Amino acid sequence: MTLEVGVLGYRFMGKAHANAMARLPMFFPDAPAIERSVLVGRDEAALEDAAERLGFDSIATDWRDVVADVDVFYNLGPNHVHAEPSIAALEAGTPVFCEKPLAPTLDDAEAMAAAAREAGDDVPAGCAFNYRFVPAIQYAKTLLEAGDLGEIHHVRGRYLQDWLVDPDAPWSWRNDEEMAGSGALGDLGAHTVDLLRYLVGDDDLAGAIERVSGHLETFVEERPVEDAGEGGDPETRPVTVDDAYTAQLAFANGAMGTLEGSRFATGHKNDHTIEIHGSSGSLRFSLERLNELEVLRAGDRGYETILVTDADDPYVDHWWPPGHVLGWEHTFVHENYEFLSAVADGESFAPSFADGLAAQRVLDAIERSDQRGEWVALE
Ligand code: SOE
Repeated sequence: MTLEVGVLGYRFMGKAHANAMARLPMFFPDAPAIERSVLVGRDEAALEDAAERLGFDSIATDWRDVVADVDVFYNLGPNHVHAEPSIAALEAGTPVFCEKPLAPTLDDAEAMAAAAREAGDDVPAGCAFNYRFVPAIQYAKTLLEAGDLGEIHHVRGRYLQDWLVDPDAPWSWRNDEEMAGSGALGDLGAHTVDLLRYLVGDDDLAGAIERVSGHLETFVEERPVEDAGEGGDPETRPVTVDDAYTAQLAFANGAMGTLEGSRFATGHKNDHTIEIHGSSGSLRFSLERLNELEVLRAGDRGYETILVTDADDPYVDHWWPPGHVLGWEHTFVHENYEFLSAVADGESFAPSFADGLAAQRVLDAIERSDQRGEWVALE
């Protein structure tokens, strides 16, 4: 059986997922057969051009005509269009893969997770936290699960970018609270929180995040509008989300977490680092060196840099011989492989909408903590 896939969104994430789908039959021959069936958007001319480039059979300008008819629905639009189409798809029994953060607001994320619960486990609802699918991250998880780091004391996550440090960088939906929900916090912090939950969230490691303290900052309050003047658009628009955030976390087992995310970290393009210190070892991962994991074990005087590209490392046997390194786009191939396989087998998939909601609860608590100027407990 060939799964017909409908995809909403054809820009950055549309391209990343379409590329992943195109790679699957070549490198993951056991993946279910799929057809990039219909591409959904509002601008018909742009849509036609994108459908041609990204290999889709047809286009649709209204998601309502699509969600019940396809076998799988991908929601890769801006955050404010995540909830309604995804819920409608799940209500029609169509599996959904939705980009992160799950939604702009906690209410929307809760409604989406409820729709996923009601659809049942055989209708997978996945949240596309692609960094879980980096081989080095999965290797780190194996070490943590084996207890190699001992009792977890410190967990640190930083996601640094600099594309907004120029005050003349144009305004986009990512700067708008209505459309994005939050700024660096939701866009970057969602990834960091998800990775920390994935890596140390088990009860015998750091456990659940119980309390948070957050600080959000907006450095540039308004930005120029691209093509201002056309169609009466104003010259500038207000920035209504954070440009950067920091947070402290308290985990159930007593571990301390320190998070940071910024679009103003001059010189850092897409720099996501995770560091974990336990009683008998430490781990260090950087997205800018994503084939490597730095590991320090009891008795070592320094970190060992492990190149995680052996044939028995996760997913690597599908690609190239050891040392022929992978990149950012491969994470999308891996997550698409897992998600589509779950759809074909009628099995649940993680990260799920429940995982998306759990991350959102932490982000929401960080924001509330910033507003109140005090630590906030997660229920
Ligand atoms: C832009 O800030 C962005 O593309 C995020 O939206 C992605 O989720 C992240 O992987 C890279 O940065």
